[in-house]
Amino acid sequence: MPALDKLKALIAPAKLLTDDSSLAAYGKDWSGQFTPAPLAVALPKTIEQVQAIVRWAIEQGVALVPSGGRTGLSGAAVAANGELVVAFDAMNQIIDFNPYERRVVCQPGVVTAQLQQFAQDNALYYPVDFASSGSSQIGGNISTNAGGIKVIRYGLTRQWVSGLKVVSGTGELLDLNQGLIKNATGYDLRQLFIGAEGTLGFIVEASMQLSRAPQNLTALVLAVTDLDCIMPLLHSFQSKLDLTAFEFFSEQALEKILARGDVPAPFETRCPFYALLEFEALNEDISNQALSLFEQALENGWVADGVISQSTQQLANLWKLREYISETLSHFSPYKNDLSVTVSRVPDFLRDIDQLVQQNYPDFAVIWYGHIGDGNLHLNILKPDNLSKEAFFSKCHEVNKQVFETVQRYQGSISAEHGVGLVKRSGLNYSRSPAEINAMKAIKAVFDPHGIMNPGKIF
Ligand code: 2HG
Ligand code: ZN
Repeated sequence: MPALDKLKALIAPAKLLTDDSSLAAYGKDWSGQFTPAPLAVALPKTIEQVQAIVRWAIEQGVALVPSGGRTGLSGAAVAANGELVVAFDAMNQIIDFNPYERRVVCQPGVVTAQLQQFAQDNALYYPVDFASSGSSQIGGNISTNAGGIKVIRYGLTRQWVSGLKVVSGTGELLDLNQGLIKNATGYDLRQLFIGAEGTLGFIVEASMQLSRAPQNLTALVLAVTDLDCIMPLLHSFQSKLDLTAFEFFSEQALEKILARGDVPAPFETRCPFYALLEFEALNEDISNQALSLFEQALENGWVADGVISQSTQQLANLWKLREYISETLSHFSPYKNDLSVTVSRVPDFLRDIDQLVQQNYPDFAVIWYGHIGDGNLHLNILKPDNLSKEAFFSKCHEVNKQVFETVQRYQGSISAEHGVGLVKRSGLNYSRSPAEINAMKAIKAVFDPHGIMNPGKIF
C-alpha cells in the first residue's frame, strides 16, 4: 500500500483528499465512459509541492494523473486504476501581466473564462474559446492543445503559449522558452508538452499571449441548400473578409437546439445544413461587403435564407445555436467522434461517413456539426430508445472501424481536437505511422523514464 501519510506530510498544508465523493468526482472527465477509481487526490499549491509529489510517486511506484477542469471527452484525465490524481484547483492565480508584451503568467488552474475576463478587463483578448470555457483550466487546455470555435483566425492553444514551466516525470523543473518570441536554439521542448495529455509531465506555470480585442463582432447564420455549396461559400467569404469563425451544423442539430425552447430560431427556412460565420464589422465598407456576399450566395443558390446579428444580444443568441449543441446532445447518450480532413475534402468525407453509418444502422440518428473552416467535424450518433446503452455502444464500435478506415483513406485525423486519451488509443495507428508512434514513445521515455505520468493514455 503506497505511503499516503508520508505524501500528506510532504505536501502539507496542501490538501490530500481520500473521501469517496472526491475520488468519484476527480477520477473522471466528460467522456463518462470509465469508472473512476483513484488512490487519492492531491491539490498542490506550489511548484515545489508538485515536485515532491513526483518524487514520492517514483519512490512508491504510483502512477499520476494530471487533472484540470476535466471537461475533456477522451478520458485523458480519467483515473480508473488506483492512480494519484494531481489537481490544480489550488494553483489558480494570474501571477503577472506585462501590457507591453501582452503577456500573462498563469498558474495551471486558471479557468479559461478567468483568463478571457482578465484580458477583457485590460482591453485585450484571449482568443481560444469553446463551450466549456467556464470550467476548463489553462493547464488542461495546454495539455490538450485545445482548439474550439475561433481557430480559423487565431489558431490553437499552441499559438498563444510563449513560455512553460513543467515538472517532468523525473521531478525536474524545466523553464521552457521564457516568453520569448524568437528563440532559435535547437529543439523547442515547450511544444512537446503542448498536447502531450500529461504523459510527459505537469504544466505548472504558463506564459500566455493576448491579442488585440476584436471590435463589433458580427455573426451571419446562413441556411445552406446543399453540402456541396459549403466550400464555395467559405471560399467566397474568405476571399473578401477576415473571418473569425466558420462553423456549421446540420438540420438535425438545429431541431434538437430549438426543441430546448430557450434559443430563438434564426429564421423559418429549413435546409440540410447551416453555416455560422463571424467577422469584425470594423466599418461600414466591411458590413456592406458581408451583405453583398450574402446576396451573391442567395443568387448562386448556395443559401436559401440568412440572418445577420444587429446587436451583441443577437450575436450571443446566434452563437447559442452552435455552442449549445454538445451539451444538448449529451442527454441522448451519443457515440462521439471528432474527425478532421483537409478543408476542401470535408463534403466528400462527410457524405462517405454518413452513408457508412446509415447503411449499417438506418435507424441511428446521425448529427453533424463542427468547425468546418478547420476541416474538423463532430459526428454524434444518437442512441435509439429501444436499445440499451451497452448494445448501442457495441454496435457503434463495430461501425467505427470502418469510420477510422475512411479517415485513414482521406489521410485525416481520428482526433482533431479532443485528444486521444483512453477513448481513441486503439485507433491511433489509423492516423500515425509505426515510426511516429515509436518516436513518441522514445520521447516519453526521456521525460518520464519511470512511466508514472498518465500511463495508458495516448498509447
Ligand atoms: C464542440 O465543438 C466541442 O462543440 C464538443 O468540441 C463536440 O461534443 C462534441 O462532440
Ligand atoms: Zn469542437
